[in-house]
Order: sequence, then C-alpha cells, then structure tokens
Amino acid sequence: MKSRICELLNIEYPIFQGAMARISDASLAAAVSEAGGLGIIAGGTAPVEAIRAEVRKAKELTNKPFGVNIMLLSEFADGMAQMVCEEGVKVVTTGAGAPGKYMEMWKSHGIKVIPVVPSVAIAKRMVRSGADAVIAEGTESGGHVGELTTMVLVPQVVDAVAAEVPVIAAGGIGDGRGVAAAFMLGADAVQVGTRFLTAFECTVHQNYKQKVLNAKDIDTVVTGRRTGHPVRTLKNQLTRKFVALESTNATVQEIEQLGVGALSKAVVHGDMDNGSVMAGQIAAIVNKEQSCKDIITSMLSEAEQLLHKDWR
Ligand code: TUI
Repeated sequence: MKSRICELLNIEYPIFQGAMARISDASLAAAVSEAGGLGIIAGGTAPVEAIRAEVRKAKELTNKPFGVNIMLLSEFADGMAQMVCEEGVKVVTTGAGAPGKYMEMWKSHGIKVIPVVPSVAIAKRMVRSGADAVIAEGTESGGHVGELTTMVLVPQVVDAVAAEVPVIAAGGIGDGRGVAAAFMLGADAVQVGTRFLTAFECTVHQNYKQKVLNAKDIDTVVTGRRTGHPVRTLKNQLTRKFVALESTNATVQEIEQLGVGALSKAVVHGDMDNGSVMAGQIAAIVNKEQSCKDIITSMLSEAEQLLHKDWR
C-alpha cells in the first residue's frame, strides 16, 4: 500500500528528512532521496548562493526528487524563493511563517509547496492559500517550535485538512514505533530530523553527533519563549545562560545577542558548551550512527510490522 504523498512527490517511501538549519546539506539530502525518502536541504539563514551550490551538488548526487526548506524569518527568504524556481527544485517546505506571497510563483514553476504548521488555524490558512500538503510539527521537535505536541496536533490537523491535502507528522518521531503511531493518528507520512543527525552522511561536527548519542530523555530545553522565538536545544552552558538571562529583566536584544553565531559554533566548530545544539526530545532514543538507507529501512520495517502494511 502506497501513501498518497509518495504519488504526489514521486518518492518511494513516506519519510521526509527534516530540514535542519546549517546541517541539512546536499550530502544528507541526497543520501535520503537516494534511499527512497525525501531529502531536504535547509536554507536556514544562509545566503542564497550558498544554498544554490548545495542544490547543484545534490543534483549531481541523485536523480531522485529532493526538497529545499525556506526559513521565512531569514533575510534571504525572497532570494531563496526565486532560486528554487531557477534551479528546478521539485518540492519546497517552509518554516517559521506563511509563504503566501510566493505561492503563485512556485505553482507556476510546478513546485509542490509544503508548509510546516504548528496549529489547526495555520494549517487551514496554508491550504486555502494553495499548499499541496502540510507538515504538522509538534513541540517535541528540535529548533524553532510551537506549543502543541505531535500527539495532539496531528489528529486535529488531519480532521481539518486531510480531506483536501496529505498531512505529514513531525516532532518526536525517531523509530518505527513513532512512524506507526503517526499513521494511526491519520498522517500520510512522517518527517524525521534528529534521527538523521547521527547518519554517516550527515556532515555535522562529530561532537554534535556524540552529544545526541549521549542525550537522555530530559536533556532538551526550550529557550527564547520571551523573545517570541522559542528554540529547543540540548542543555548546556549556553542554555543555562539563556535561562538565567530570561529570568532577569534583560531586553529582547540582550537575550537574542547570546544566540548570535551559536548554531555555527556547535555545527561547524563542535563547541558543545557555547554552541546551540538543536535537537528534538527523541534524541534519547538515537543511539547509533547509521547510513540514511539503514535508518529508513529499519524505521519502515518496524512500522510495517506494527501496522501490517507493506511499503516495499
Ligand atoms: O522552522 C522550524 N524550525 C526551525 S527554523 C530554525 S533556524 C532559526 N533561526 C533563527 C531564528 C529562529 C530559527 C531552527 N528550527 N520549524 C517549522 C516551524 N514553523 N515551527 C513553527 C513554525 C511556524 C510558526 C508560525 C509556521 C508558521 C507560522 O505561521 C505564522 C503566521 O504568520 O501565520
């Protein structure tokens, strides 16, 4: 039995690799797409030409479809929106905002548009503005998060929009049990981020991988609620500073200053004390390094057993 998302996107398996800013590059995305899922290159806050180069690399590494995520808070979002059209990208996911103003341009280039949504109201609005599917992302996720859990958000988004478009569940899904649970909630596919952090093809610093491998259930924390940009990361010296500063009457600028450059400290330099180590709550069950192919195969075969389904 094939998921309708597989037909929509011309992929083999209903697994998306979550776009992780600064981390999800051509190497990771192409490996996931080659393995039959949907690899996604993260635009994050990077300049347009850096991401164009990753798109071109991915095209050399795979002939299968892959996506680009456009983080709408980025100052380069407009240029990124244009670039995906120029490069013939097949799928665009969006995060941290509403992509309405780009919808017509993307549609006219045959791009499938799949926004991440943190609530039912936003899901409905995205579908009205032309989204081809939505990713319902629970607060278990790493990075910029909403309030609702995956367990609560997914069935409500399914009730609201699944008659019109497929729904992809994200947040807290790291093995076959999570995949099966998402399908039981009515999802058509899953998006997985944290589990791919420790993939062989993931180019993040080894210290970052090790911190994910060592993580326990309560090792993530959300900071930035006061600034309006809540972000889930693994606890460290930096998050302790954030928590301390947020409990004072420090200004939003002072708090945000602490985060400047912190993601690249972690991702590129492996600074696990002062870096922002974004990861989801499911990090605790990620305990080995594997190829993307093995991750996808093992998640799907576990889920298939639980669901008595056969995707292959
Ligand atoms: O976007 C994410 N996760 C991210 S983005 C990121 S990089 C970053 N850089 C600087 C500041 C903040 C983040 C790290 N992780 N997930 C998707 C997501 N989208 N979560 C929540 C939303 C969202 C929120 C509001 C989507 C739509 C939305 O709509 C608002 C509106 O205007 O309708």
